This record gives sequence, C-alpha cells and structure tokens, in this order.
Amino acid sequence: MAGSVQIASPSGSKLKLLSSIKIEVNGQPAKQGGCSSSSAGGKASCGSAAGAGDLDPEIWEKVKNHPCYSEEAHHHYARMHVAVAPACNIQCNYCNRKYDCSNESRPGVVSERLTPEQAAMKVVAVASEIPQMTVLGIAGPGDPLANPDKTFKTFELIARQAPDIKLCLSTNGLALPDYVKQIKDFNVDHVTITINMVDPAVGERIYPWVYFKHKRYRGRDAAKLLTDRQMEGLEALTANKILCKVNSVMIPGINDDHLLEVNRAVKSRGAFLHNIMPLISEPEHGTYFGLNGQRGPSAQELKALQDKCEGEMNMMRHCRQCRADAVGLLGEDRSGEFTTEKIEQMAVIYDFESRRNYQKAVEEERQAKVAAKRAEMDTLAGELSDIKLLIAVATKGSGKINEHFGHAHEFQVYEVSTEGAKFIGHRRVDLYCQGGFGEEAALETVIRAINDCHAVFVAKIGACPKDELTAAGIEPVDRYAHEFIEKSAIAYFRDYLAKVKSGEIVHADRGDAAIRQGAFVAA
Ligand code: CLF
Ligand code: SF4
Repeated sequence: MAGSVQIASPSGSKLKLLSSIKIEVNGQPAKQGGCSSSSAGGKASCGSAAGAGDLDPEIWEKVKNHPCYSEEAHHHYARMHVAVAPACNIQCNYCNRKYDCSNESRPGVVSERLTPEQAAMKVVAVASEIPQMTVLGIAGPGDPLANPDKTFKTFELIARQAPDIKLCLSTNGLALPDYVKQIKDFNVDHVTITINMVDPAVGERIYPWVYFKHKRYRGRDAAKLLTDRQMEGLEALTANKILCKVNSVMIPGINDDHLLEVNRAVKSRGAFLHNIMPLISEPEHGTYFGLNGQRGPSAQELKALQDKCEGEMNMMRHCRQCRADAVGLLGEDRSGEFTTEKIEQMAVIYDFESRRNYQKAVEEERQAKVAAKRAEMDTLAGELSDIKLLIAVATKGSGKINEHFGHAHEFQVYEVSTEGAKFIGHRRVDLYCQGGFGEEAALETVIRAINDCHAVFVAKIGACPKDELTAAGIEPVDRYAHEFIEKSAIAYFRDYLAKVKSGEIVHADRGDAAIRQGAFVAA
C-alpha cells in the first residue's frame, strides 16, 4: 500500500506514518483511550434512549458517543466496520455466505475484504475525514471470532494508530468463551452477541449446523451447543465488566413469541441492551428462509414485540442492520468514498485536536437539543390523554428535521404522547426525487412504509407528494423545518390534542406499515 499517514498528537506535533504501521505519538507507543474497561453493568434501567443523568457515569462514558449503544448518540456520531473476517463457524438459515452476515449487515456483498493492515489504514483515513466517527466495529462478513488472528491484529493496529476510537465486536457467540480474556486485554469495551433462541427445539429450526473443535454438529445438538456457549460467553463478558448488547432476529412463527424468554435470559445475565431486528428474507438473497417463503415481521409486529420486551429491559430500536463494511452515521453508507484505491491517493492527517474540537461542538448541540425538548415538555404538563401518534421524520442527522421529502432514503419514526417523544424505528424507502422529477412508484412505497404515521415532518416538500400524502391520511408538515425533532414532535402533539378537544379533528388509529427489505444501495 502506497498511502502515508500523519498523526497530529494532542499537543499538535505531527509524525509521518508509513503503512508498515510503526506508530508513535510524541515518542511513546500510543495507548487506547476513550472507553476504559473499568465498569459495566446490565441495569434494567439502562437503555438506548437513556441520557447522561440516567446512567452510572462510567457507563455513560462508554455509551455517550457510541451510535449503537445510545439512541441519542446515533443522530450525531458515526461508526465504521472493516471487513476482515470472512469465515464463519455456524450456518444460520437467514444467511447466504455470498452475502454479508445477516445478523449485522444488510445482504449485499462487501465491496472488498481487507487485511488488518489495510483495515487500520482505512480507519485512520475515515477518522480524519469524518471527525464524528467514534467507533470501529468488526462484524463480518463472517464471524470475527472464527477469524481471531485477523480480528485481534486489526484491533491492535487501530488501538495504536487511532487511540480515541472505541473498539466494538459482533459475534454469533460460539467461540466467545475462548476469547473473553483477549477481548478484555485488547480493550474491546462493546460486544454484541446474536442470540435468537435459548431453547434448542427453537434453535434447530434456525441453525442447520455448527462447527466446533473440528467437529460438525447438526440439529438439536448444534443448537444446544450454541446456546450453552452463548450464555457462557455472555456471563463471562459481564463478569469482566464488558458492555454487552444482544441482537435477535425476529422470525415470525419460529422465535417471535420465544424472544420474550430470550429477553429474560439475557437480562438476567447482565446484557446492557437488547436489539430485536426484523428477519430479512428476500428470495433473491438465496437464503434457506428466503427460498422457503419464510416471511419477516411487519412494522407493527416488530414494535409490539419490542414494546413487550421493554417492560423487561430497554430496547435498541435504531439498528440499521448495516453492512460489514459500512461507514458513516447509521442509515448512511459512505464506504464507497474509502476504497483501498482511493485511500492510497489520500493525504491523511489524523488530527486528535480537531477531532476533539469537533466532538465538543457536537456535545454543545446535543445539550441544546435536550434543553429544547425539556422546555417543550413543560408545555404539556397536566395534559391527560391516551392518544399516541407516530410521526415520520426526514432527517440527515443532528436530531433535526433537515432533509427534503424527495431526498430521504429513510424516515425516522417517533412515537409521541403525553409522556413525550420517543424514537421507535426507521423505515427505509425508495428515493422519491429522481433527477428533479417525482417518481410515482417510489411515492407508493413511501406511503406503505409510513402508513402507520399520522404526520411526516420534512424540511421541504413539493405540491404533488403533499396532496398524495394528505389523501392517504398522512399530514405533511414543513413548518418545523431545521428545528429539533423531539421538540417539534411535542409541539405538534400539543396542537393535535387541542384540535381533538375542540372537535376540529377526530382522532383515529392508523394501519400497519411494511418494513422494506432489500440490499442497501449507497447514495
Ligand atoms: Fe458495528 Fe454492531 Fe458495533 Fe454497532 S453495528 S459492531 S454494535 S459498531 Fe449497530 Fe449496525 Fe445495528 Fe450492529 S446499527 S447492525 S447494532
Ligand atoms: Fe451468516 Fe453471520 Fe450466521 Fe455466520 S453468524 S451464518 S456469517 S449470519
């Protein structure tokens, strides 16, 4: 690799780095900063939507700029994955190995697999271009712990070169008990385990085989081995104060009801967060489930299960099932800007100081957002109503309504009630605006995707989609353009309640909505 990298140390001095990855900052080997491994926990009150005041300060330090572990952070901070782990040690019926790992990625081949050295160079390049990139995850395209040498070598290089970046790992858990010490030693503070069952009778319908210690296990024996190893690994991680998230794929008719039991099992073992994701099973992906007609859940089915589990433990609802080489804010993919070929042409400067300054500005904006939300909530004080509304929002990030309707690749969905505004998910859609023209077919898919919402907040919208949305019973709202989402949702809800009370409108629940499946295509 021909690229070279400079690191500006916190004091401003710069070092030239070659891709042989001999890295020093001010003459000392750089140590990993950011998240310490001194504390973790699985408090039921800790959740993705929790803020600074709700969490143990040490846990808050770990999650405050992790876009997956903090819902609030995902509006501001980005993550990236490096595809260094091609092999897998189990078979899931929702995975086709020609595609990304379905438990962490949308189906779609990764554009390139990287060596640890290439991966480290890519991380430094991305971090210098995207100062809000705070987390590096290894999530496939196979299982990171089925590729331990490549995975830990990558972590080692990144910890030395970009010590302010948090390290994150996602695994199916089969090999996990054997690597807990290494995970701790490498300061990997965030580990996700995909756990779809705790009952082998359910598991044998999801996993045809697992490969363990040179032996292939099938059927119920395979599922029993997997669940035992997953529980053992989860317990060992939480005992070592490593923050754990559990991902579960909701497969209607197979594990949908059972996921309540999974939720209880992982909560009791100290998991910090539970992320229930919809099965992706388009036939063209060639998975067993896809080819056999296994459907995924609807938006309402997914939300109902997440709501039930929330009584037990707080839930992650902002997962984008990202690719194993994703780069950027959740919901966007800038990986195409950082191919190995392009990185080789870049003059990369890794400047701690400007990253830190940028993140300081982000924190100030976050605090302004929280203050605006609180002030708006005060205006709802004393209101009594059972009404809950869903509102779809076109946003480019920062927690603001700052995207045009026609440019939105997804809509974020908030539930608003007298309790306040809460993020409950996102809906991927086809782009409506195609080179200056509205695409009718795309508008239909948008309406199907947000059909359970009463309103859609946008920065701008044309007359034609406005009329069609209104006809479908979804109010297009552009009066809050460029304002904070939650504050605006609360203001809209207050006005809505006033109209219901005055008899100007009659409140009615809306229908179900479709979760769009399919490969993510970068903008
Ligand atoms: Fe990546 Fe996963 Fe770490 Fe996040 S993703 S390894 S915890 S940095 Fe996040 Fe992507 Fe969902 Fe994963 S949105 S698929 S939960
Ligand atoms: Fe595919 Fe991931 Fe399952 Fe392995 S763990 S089979 S890569 S979905």
